[in-house]
Amino acid sequence: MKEVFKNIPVIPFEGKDSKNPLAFKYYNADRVIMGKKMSEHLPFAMAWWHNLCAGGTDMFGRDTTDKSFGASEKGTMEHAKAKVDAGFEFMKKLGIKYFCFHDVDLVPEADDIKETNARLDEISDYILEKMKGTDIKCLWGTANMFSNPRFMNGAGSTNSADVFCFAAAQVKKALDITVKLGGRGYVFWGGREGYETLLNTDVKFEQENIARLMHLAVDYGRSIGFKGDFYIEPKPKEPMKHQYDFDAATAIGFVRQYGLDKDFKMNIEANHATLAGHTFQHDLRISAINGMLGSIDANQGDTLLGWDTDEFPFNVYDATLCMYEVLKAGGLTGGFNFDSKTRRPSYTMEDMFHAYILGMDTFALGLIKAAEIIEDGRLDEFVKERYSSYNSEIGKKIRSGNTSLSELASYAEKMGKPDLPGSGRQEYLESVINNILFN
Ligand code: XUL
Ligand code: CO
Repeated sequence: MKEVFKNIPVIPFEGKDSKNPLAFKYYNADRVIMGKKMSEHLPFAMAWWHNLCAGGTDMFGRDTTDKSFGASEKGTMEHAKAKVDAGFEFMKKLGIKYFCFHDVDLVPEADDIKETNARLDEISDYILEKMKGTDIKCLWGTANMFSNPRFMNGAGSTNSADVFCFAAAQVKKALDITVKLGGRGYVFWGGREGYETLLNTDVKFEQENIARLMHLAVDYGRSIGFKGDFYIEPKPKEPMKHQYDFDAATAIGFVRQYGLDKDFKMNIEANHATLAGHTFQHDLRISAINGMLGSIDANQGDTLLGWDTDEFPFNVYDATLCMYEVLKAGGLTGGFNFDSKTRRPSYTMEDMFHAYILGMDTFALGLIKAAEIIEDGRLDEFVKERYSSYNSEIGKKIRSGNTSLSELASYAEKMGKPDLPGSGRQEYLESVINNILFN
């Protein structure tokens, strides 16, 4: 097999004093943190679309990177296979054990779905062959139901029953391929499941149909032996003005309303949470307390820009708070998919490696620091103390639901007036975090 990334070695761990741009400074796969190897805490995944397909095109200019990977013509099966070769070499060199894909990332879409599906069969055979003798697996698969013009009004939420059928066909095939490649999960990101204007939209009708498509997917997936989780990936807007899976709270309400909560969890993307006006930590916490923290799309946005910039994560503060949530939740059923792209001017093959080294080191640092925060205990202790009034007799009655409004009212009358509820100590707690981060 021809080497694609010729000047790039297998990326070693060299530690924090290394100045080697092609070495990990913090990600040491075998290092044990809180009883588990870093590689187990951090099942990293390569996103096929950004890493092997996207060439830097934006609204104002064409590709800056050539991602033909040696194929003589792009958009051919020869190119699709060259991407597989490049992807596996890339993952092996970085020690990445998972990949995520959309159907049309793997093969060029044909005019006829039967032909597209035949191509998907061929490429998945090729990928399976590549997987042999490695420990690389599929983290999750999905169907792209937002790029083709047929999906301009959504997939499950479309006004066209024929388009709905087409979406069903794509989901069916993407599930087949995900199962064939041993995928841990299957994602629904509803990029066009939303609206541009309420003037032409029947919201209830559309939401019922999205749920219908998801139920059909669950029934089919289980019938072909898919044991993993289905995920909703919330995002509030872009490309649509409003998307129904606005944030974790909204999506959790949706899956519960439509009886999908046994099969679905959340795939939380950092940049989507911030677009919804939340912190990344917020959407992780909301998912976790509802038992629905499934997987993560690891990236970061830019607070100065109002769209999804999908940057490689370098913010250690956010990564630490993310890993704090993940550790507290007992880990993920999914993994950390780098739904991230190099900036348009970072157009070389080395940049692809620098980007993943950055992202993996950021999350490794986040993991190390989150474990220190938990082991330090000051945060947990403070939170426990903050609610300690509920350990009192009346507090216990409230928590156990063993009281009435009248009993509480007569308690309050006897008391006269309560003391102030105690300082929140936010600044102190923030200084504890800084102390642990920068000691
Ligand atoms: C788009 C996005 C998608 C999903 C998969 O913002 O995040 O790439 O992760 O469809
Ligand atoms: Co994503």
